[in-house]
Amino acid sequence: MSTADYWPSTIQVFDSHTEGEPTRVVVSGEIDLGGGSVKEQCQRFRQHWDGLRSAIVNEPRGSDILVGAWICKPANPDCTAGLFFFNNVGMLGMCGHGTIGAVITLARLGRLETGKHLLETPVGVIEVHYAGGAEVSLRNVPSYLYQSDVELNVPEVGTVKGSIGFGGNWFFMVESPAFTISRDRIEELTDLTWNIRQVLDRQGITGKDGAMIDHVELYGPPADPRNDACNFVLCPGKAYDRSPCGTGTSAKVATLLTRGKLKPGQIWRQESVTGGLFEASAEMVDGKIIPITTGRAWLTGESLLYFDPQDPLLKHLREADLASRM
Ligand code: PYC
Repeated sequence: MSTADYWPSTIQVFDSHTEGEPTRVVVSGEIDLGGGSVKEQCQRFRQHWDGLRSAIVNEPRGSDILVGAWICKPANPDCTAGLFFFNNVGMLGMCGHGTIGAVITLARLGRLETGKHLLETPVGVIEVHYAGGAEVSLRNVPSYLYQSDVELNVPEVGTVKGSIGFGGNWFFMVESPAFTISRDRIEELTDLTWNIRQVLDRQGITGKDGAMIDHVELYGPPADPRNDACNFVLCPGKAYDRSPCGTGTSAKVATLLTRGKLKPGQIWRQESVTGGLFEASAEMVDGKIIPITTGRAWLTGESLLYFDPQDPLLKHLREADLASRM
């Protein structure tokens, strides 16, 4: 196979934003992911199409804040679709805002009707409820607080204490000291959370089974007094989440429920640094915490991406993908 044949020459995408955070849903990308579970298809994509991932979401077709969502065939026959997620540097286990964007995209395409649907993701089956319009609710995979009172010595900051939690991705949730979270401090907050992320990596602090903690979440008082908290979430590739982060909010409500600070079914209004809002709650099902998050997404565009074999910016990406097959 030549490098020119290995990638599709075009890919159709729908773009949307969920409370300000963009999602690019691939709706027709002719590559053979080999079937099986969505986890297996996602692993093959990671192994053999990592260059294509980068070409879809990064410059010049996208930007480092874009999250990609690939629609694929689910192994579970009860699921309406399979879905895996990626960003500027790699794959994501799950993505709450991306799921909301994917649901309104599937609805627009006539591939998902209003009502309840199951979707298969690499971390498990989730349930979404689409009532029409912009709003989508999602029942996430079981989420949990993994470790409390983890102390880090962060250069230029000192001791930072936080918790490690899972909400489909792994999070370090900073509890002290308190930081002011506001739009005009984004550069400072990015530096701070990136420093924390590097300390976690250097000290080998991980989630369960050695999982990398690749999201860092700060909390502070909300700008709108009707909300419960404002967050700043740094994503794995150093971009911050414009939305309140679906998986981060899941880890947060699971932590609050575990600590008795939130009752089952009680609403937690999570504001983002840019003023986006998710409403979340958590339920106990068979001893596991299931977060439910509601947010809104709007379509922003529909495009056909071109991957011209002569494009010099694609050469090394395409060659690396082809080499991964040898
Ligand atoms: O909404 O779960 C989320 C998310 C993860 C990374 C960016 N957004």
